[in-house]
Amino acid sequence: MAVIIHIDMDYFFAQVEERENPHFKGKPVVVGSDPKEGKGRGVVSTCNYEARKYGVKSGMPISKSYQLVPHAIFLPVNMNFYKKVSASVFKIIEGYTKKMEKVSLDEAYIDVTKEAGSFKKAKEKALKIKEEIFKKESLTCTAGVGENKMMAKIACEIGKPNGLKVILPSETKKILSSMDVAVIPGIGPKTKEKIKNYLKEKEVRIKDAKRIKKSELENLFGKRGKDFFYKFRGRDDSPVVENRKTKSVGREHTFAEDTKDAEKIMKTYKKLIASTLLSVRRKKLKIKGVVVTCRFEDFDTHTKQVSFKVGDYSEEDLYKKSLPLLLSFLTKNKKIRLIGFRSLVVES
Ligand code: TTP
Ligand code: MG
Repeated sequence: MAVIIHIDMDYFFAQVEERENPHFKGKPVVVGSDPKEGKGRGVVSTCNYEARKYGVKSGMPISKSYQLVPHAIFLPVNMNFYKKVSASVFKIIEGYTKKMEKVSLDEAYIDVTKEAGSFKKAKEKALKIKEEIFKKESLTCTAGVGENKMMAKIACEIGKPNGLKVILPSETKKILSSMDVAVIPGIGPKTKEKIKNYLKEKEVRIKDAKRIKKSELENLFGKRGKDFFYKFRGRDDSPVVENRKTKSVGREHTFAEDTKDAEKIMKTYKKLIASTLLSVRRKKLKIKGVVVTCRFEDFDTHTKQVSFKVGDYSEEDLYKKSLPLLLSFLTKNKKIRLIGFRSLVVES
């Protein structure tokens, strides 16, 4: 059995802002696009716990967050700075382990099966990491310890904020059983809705979802279904993969007004490709596919992707290869709010 630690920084971007501006402490802080007194069109990246008390959440339209708490401190996303802080935090974690997988700017898994060996030792290690991050960076994080990546992540969610939660293998099934199916990684609102409808229940906890047979889950969700079957039972065999290489590079654009103007969309689209390609070339990456995202006026968001042979491609190549994906969105009878272009990459 494995012993995995999951570390996730608390309200990361907003906490960094609080650290840099101590007088923000105790006040609601929202990091995201400019709210423009309620008329802003982007989204909330994150917010501190004071702002969460008013119902503000990551991914919410910034205009909505302004309605909820107009007196909050609204800050732009200072990404370059957060990246620097993130690098310092990961450096601290790396000091404690060889086997670390970064999954975002503020989140990492560590496989301590060999190094720590027991859940007790893993807990001690997690505490040391938390303490060192706090001492050196004045930032809090939450650590979760579990028998696999999924359980470590769930433990971390339970422990938030500034916590340290261990789920022992003997506790796994019981803890999962009363939780909402949405805690399972890979189960978003749409998948949850499908499970709810299938079971004809208003709410589905994991113990309810366990009534669905493996074959039924496979019929409903294909390959993912089998994965869910095991995850409902606390099983997750995915390994901690060290030093994950960049997997994609992309850009997106939210239009000032929702639009169906094909010319305008194409022009923006070409700019996104050009900017993505510039970044791909700077990082000396090769391209193996592209993903096009489209968010419609009603926030309905779709992505389509196409893979091709690994290589260097020009703007024109990428435009030609991805155009059918974009066109499939333009033919819908809805205005477009956002488009995104992302290239799937490998290191050369
Ligand atoms: P999370 O770890 O999901 O969130 P968080 O650190 O802000 O809060 P929590 O205490 O619940 O962990 O994401 C890390 C950072 O990534 C977050 O600070 C901002 C950014 N982010 C976005 O820009 N958009 C998003 O939708 C989410 C979820 C995160
Ligand atoms: Mg976080």
